[in-house]
Amino acid sequence: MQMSTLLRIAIQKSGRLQEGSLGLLHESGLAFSHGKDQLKSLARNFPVEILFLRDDDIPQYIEDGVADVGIVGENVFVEKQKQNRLIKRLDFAKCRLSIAVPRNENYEDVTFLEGKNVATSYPFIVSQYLAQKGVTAGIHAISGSVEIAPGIGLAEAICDLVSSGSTLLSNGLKEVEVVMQSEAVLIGNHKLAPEKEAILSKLLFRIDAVQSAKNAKYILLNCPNSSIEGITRLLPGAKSPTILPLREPGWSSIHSVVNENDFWEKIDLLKSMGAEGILVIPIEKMIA
Ligand code: PRT
Ligand code: ZN
Repeated sequence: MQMSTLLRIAIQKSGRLQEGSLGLLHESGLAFSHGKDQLKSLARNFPVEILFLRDDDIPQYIEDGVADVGIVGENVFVEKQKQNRLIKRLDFAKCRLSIAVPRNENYEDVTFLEGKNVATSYPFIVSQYLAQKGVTAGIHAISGSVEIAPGIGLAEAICDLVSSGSTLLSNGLKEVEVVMQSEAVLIGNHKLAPEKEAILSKLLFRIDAVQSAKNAKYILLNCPNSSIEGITRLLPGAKSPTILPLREPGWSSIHSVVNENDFWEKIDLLKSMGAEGILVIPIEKMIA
């Protein structure tokens, strides 16, 4: 029997990327198991194998061809400088890589760091940033608990990932420069066999459908026929809205799609145009 081709996808075994990565693959219709001690898993309904790894190791595994594609933070992708390509931003695990200094420091601009030490787990990104700003500073590469470095006299500043900012706050630090914005990204080997590229493009098609659905809502409402024109302009939908007559003369029901981000703004306008009984429903998948 001939072995059929599999696309190997590396995701984080446990940590902040795990839930989003598993969620994305499951929502893309991949059925696979993921036990606590499992290192890999074969999807039952799609030609992929999922490898569960430490996020820091994923870029290397992809460069070596052990995995074909993988999901990591953009911060890790940039820091590791492996021969991989960024395939797609995935819109979860958003954070920023920032420089922070003790709260009581009189920080005015990045020249504050001249001749000082910065502790970070991202030595490559930080040194690029400082070089670009024309600042010469020492870089202390440490692998964890970066936020304690100023308190123990290891460095005058740190550069670490921030999301809510509460870790900085509780360690008496303030964020002073944003070095990069980051989110989960799908990265991949530069040279995949054509059969693997074909599987990847099917997967990307599904991921696109899941992502477009995330920002879109299905909207239904009733309105007097005199408002159909105005409401249609406001809710153009994917192609154009569906308009159905109501049993009550002079009234119609409009079905369309609305973007989550301008939803509240449009609701007020819709109400002012006489829309009633507005229903907004989540969409699971959306194919243009
Ligand atoms: O074990 P493994 O090596 O796989 O995991 P890890 O411990 O290296 O990574 P993990 O799970 O902590 O993070 C994985 C990825 O999640 C990171 O590379 C980022 O791309 C992304 N991410 C998003 C974050 C955060 N938000 C985040 N807040 N990674 C880490 N943090 C940490 C940060 O280092 C700091 O300690 O959370 C703290 C700050 O959070 P706030 O909310 O207090 O500001
Ligand atoms: Zn890690």
